[in-house]
Amino acid sequence: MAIANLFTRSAAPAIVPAAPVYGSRPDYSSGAMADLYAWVDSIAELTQPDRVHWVDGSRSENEALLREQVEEGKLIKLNPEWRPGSYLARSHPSDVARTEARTFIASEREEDAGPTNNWAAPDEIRATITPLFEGSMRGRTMYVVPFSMGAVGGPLSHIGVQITDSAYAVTSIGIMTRVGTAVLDQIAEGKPWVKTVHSVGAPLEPGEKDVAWPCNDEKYIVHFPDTLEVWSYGSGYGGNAILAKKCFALRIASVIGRDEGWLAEHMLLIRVIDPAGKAYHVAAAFPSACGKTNLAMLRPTIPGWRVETLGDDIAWIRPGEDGRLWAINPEAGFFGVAPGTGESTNVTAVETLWGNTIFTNVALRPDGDVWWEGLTDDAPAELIDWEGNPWTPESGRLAAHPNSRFTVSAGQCPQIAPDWDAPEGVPLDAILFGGRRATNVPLVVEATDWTHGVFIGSNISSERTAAAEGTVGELRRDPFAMLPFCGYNMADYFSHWLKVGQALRFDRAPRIFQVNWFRKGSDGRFLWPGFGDNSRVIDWIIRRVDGSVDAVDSPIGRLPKVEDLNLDGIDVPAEDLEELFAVDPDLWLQEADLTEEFYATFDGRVPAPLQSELSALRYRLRQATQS
Ligand code: GTP
Ligand code: SPV
Ligand code: MN
Repeated sequence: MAIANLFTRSAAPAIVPAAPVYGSRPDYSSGAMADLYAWVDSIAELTQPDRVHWVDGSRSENEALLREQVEEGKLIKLNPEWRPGSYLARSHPSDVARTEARTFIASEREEDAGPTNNWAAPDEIRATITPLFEGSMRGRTMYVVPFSMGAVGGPLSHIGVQITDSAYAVTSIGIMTRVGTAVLDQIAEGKPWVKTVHSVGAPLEPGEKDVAWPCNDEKYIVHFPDTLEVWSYGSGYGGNAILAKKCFALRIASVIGRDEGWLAEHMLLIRVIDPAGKAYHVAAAFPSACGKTNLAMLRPTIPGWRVETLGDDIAWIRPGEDGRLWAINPEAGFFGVAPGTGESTNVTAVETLWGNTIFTNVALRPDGDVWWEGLTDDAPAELIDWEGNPWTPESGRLAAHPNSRFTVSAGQCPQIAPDWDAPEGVPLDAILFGGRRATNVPLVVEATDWTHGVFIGSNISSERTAAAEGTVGELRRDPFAMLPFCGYNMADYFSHWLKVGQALRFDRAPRIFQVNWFRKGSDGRFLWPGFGDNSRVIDWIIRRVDGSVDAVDSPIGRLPKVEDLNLDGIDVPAEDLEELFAVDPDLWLQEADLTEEFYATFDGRVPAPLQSELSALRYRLRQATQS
């Protein structure tokens, strides 16, 4: 098939809009661009779209794409009086979260995917998915979206191109990354780029009317780390469809980082400014829907402290020549969990969402605004739920899907750091690991050194959330919050972390901490108020980094002295505080058994220093049981 631009293959001239200023293929004469053209031609040949649209990232193009989606019933325009420039998308009820069981790492060698990933032999899985992509874009537009992760041309940045047949994906990528012709200039100059292909897998017969959320029951999200490619089929939702995010910026980038000596992490990034005006940079890895966006937008409840947001989901981290670790947020927007986001929990997010936001699977108010559980204490009397059905507080079901989300530009965050997209990033002072743990894990514990910190990271476990398909609440291991996102063997990833630590100046490596906002009392309530009050934990962490406060040794690491936590203005009962920091050696010996079992699944590949950490932990715990 010859490649045509958006308009030369329009079905009926009568519906061709006024002359477009976008959509056609930009002409470059470089050899590097010839490779891109050939690749785009080959995908068009395979998927047989009605037209090909090269996305230029312009405002007029974005507006046209949004308008088209409204006309096609794919987006609902919200009332501009309440929510200017904003839209609601309702997904198919079967396509609401990342599908980890359908996510594959197709490395040449099975051992390079490791036991925590679904491995597929590259040739075999290509043979399986290629027929699915054959004609999969029939009746649709194929969009070519050049994007940069990190500032265009930055030293830590990487570029890619996503081909997709979803306009919703295009408008989302436009918010989440830097899209536009500046990226093509880079490709033309010969900069390497990652190929990503996405189809919702719902070709249209001639004359067939489209549905609001096209997708396919059969789904494949396949990564080829050896050739830097991603192929995603059948889903239009989140990380399954915005391939720059989890597929590229974590799974593929982690492999590039392994080979080049840097880290691609599922981490938020903040600047914390103490009452004296001194700035510190903190990165934190928590599993999906475990509080990254919330901590990224923290409003400290203790006077004098400020937080500036740098990123809320992904950090790319590289050792600098100064022996420190430098981090950027490669994204340009937030794809955040809506439920639980409200004035009392994350007022910064609420303010960020004033307009220019795409909401997915939240509820619609009669006045044309949106609502979700937790936005306000009381639910509106009437709503249309996320599936489009009438809803009242008596309905006995959720109005918004638990994994409903907002997509909004980072620049709209009222506390975004003024230099948030600085190409060289920021130097890290502390790294936190956390998860949802109702039991055992204290509010905060400090690692004794880098290796111990890596040991802690390798042992993160968390109760499952609605961010991925599966049983919510079930405890699972989620090392470094990277279980679904590490593009190679997790044991090699542990080794890589140890190696990166060795590249740092010993006195300049970030300190590592474990935190847990989610410990519960025997009555099932959270022991810690969380949210803005997490600043009290950050305050202790910063004072540890500064060397201005002592800690007490425990078998699992260093704990705060309770009197060193700033608890002014909150009322945490003494027995709750005790429980928040309780370390039960018998229960921790059981945790150690789980670690041994987990490590054993890697067939001897777990690095020896981590095995030694496990032995040392057990020794300390046994000592503690005897005292
Ligand atoms: P992903 O975007 O899936 O990676 O999630 P995330 O890690 O950014 O999680 P997010 O900040 O969106 O929080 C998910 C849920 O956890 C929301 O419903 C929050 O209200 C809740 N949450 C966040 N921080 C806290 C906290 O300190 N305490 C409690 N109890 N809940 C919290
Ligand atoms: C997560 O699940 O960690 C997310 C949402 O941030 S998604 O982009 O769908 O992966
Ligand atoms: Mn995430």
